[in-house]
Amino acid sequence: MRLTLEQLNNASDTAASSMLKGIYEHSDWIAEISITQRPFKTLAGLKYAMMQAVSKASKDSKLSLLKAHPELAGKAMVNNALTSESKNEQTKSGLTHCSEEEFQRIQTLNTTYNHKFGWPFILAVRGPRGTGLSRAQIIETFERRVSGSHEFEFEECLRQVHRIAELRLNDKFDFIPALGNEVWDWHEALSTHSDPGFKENKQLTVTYLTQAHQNCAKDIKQLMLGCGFDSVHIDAVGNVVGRYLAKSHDSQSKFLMTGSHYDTVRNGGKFDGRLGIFVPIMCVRELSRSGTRLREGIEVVAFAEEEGQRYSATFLGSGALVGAFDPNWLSQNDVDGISMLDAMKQAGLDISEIANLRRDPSQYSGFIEVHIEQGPVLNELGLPLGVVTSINGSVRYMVEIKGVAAHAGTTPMDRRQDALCAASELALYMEQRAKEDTHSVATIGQMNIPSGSINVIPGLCKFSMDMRAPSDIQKDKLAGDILRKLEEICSRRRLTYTLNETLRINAAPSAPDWQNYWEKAVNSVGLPIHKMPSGAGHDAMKIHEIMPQAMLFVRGENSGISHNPLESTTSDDIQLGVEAFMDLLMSACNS
Ligand code: HGY
Ligand code: MN
Ligand code: MN
Repeated sequence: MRLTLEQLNNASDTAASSMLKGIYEHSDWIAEISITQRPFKTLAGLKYAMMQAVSKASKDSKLSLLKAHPELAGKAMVNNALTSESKNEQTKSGLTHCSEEEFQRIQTLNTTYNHKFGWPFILAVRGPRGTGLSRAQIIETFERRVSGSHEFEFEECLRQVHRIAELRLNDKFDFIPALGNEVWDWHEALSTHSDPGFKENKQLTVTYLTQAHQNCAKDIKQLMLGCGFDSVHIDAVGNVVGRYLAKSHDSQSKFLMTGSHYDTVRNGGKFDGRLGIFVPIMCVRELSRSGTRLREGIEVVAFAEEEGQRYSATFLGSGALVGAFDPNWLSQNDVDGISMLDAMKQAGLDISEIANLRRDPSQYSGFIEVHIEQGPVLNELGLPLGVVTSINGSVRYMVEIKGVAAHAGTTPMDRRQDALCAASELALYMEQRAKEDTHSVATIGQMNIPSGSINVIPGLCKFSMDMRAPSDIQKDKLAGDILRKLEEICSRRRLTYTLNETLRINAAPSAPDWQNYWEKAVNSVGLPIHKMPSGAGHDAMKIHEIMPQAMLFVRGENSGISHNPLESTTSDDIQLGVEAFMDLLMSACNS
């Protein structure tokens, strides 16, 4: 029988504890502690309170909680001794139907894991969408995590326990994160488009104006049209722009702009960028279905290019809207020698219209963006949502160090002009230098030796540099020190180098009133407010150049890993992102 928050809030302590029996496996002490936090405004608030009860418990209590869990496809399942909840979960994910080989593989993993850690491997087998991981996914996760550290696995098993509890609470309250489920599925559908060479390997790569990229634009356009937008078009740089008009729309009506990017890095994740497109689309759909119009219009932009993968033209999509499209980009060639201009023509884009894309800030109240965090903070705090205070500034370079290619066998070590060793020395300096600051980061993500040979000293080394910091002063000092080191290394090693700055973007503090709207929205879904900087760059920092902006982060799974196929989030967290976004719309665009 469906439980309600009202029943839970109004019940006696004993009755309330028994209502939450079985949420945490054989550990009803958690419910007994949690109910002292009543009344709960939302289910998310209850889930957070129960997670906190564990978080504040002793290490021994946490360890006993982990040990209270059954192994996957283990003895308890074989002996039919699982709790009804665990039986339901292990059955839903097919663990009761393992092949002999799968069963043996899991037994071996169970033995190894138990022996190494002293508690059973715990995984929410119903997965991030709640419909169940496949046995292959379970085994793959098991094999990946069995090699982890004690510290990480202890915390990760607790996170999995909380996800199991979340799904059990959803069942108990008969709650389905329906909008979050749909948005989660929209990501899955869009991720079927991937560039050649990656799609065959089941990897997601969508770079600017490839066929996969154009297919994504078409699908997003169709989705917007199906969700009640009044107008949808693909603009001259490939942004998909949907507008949902205000209640009494006229030439004076303002719009709230929102959105994010649909291109990806190579072998990237399904949610980076796309979450910030689909969440507002879902909100517009719900407004449209209920016939609701706001005081302001909503303009959702799916930006065509943010990652700067195919061409060195980062933030191209959002840049075009602030009048920062650089015509020099058009003559850039990709690795196949195709210029951006030709790629645009092939995609049917009218470059003569690019200059007209610049937005008039007076027609907008501001810009908001939802994005997965792309880091571990919310994952480790057990928080579904976070409010961004500022986006780190960044500067990027492509560097070529030139030395002398020479025989690897006959050239003495003290007579070499080795371009790779210079680059390697710089890489280690960058790592050490960035560690000296708080929140500074410095990365070499690409490096190659053109026409290198195994027995030739590298005469040429090409590599990228990406440096970021929460303030522009800190960013510029970091970059300045690294460039001085590059100069010193090359001078000492009798090498030359060329430097090409490919991106310089200032830190973007959130506009206080828009940040406050996000804080109110997070509070409205019953969660504590966690404010945090963004280490990743986002389209919001480009739009920041012409209008006030603020961002909302949604927790990532797998330690918040991103720019990686393990990038993930749950449909429950997406649901909360949609609910928070809707709350902001009602506060900022309707009151
Ligand atoms: O690199 C970044 O921060 C973003 O994902 N483009
Ligand atoms: Mn990214
Ligand atoms: Mn992104």
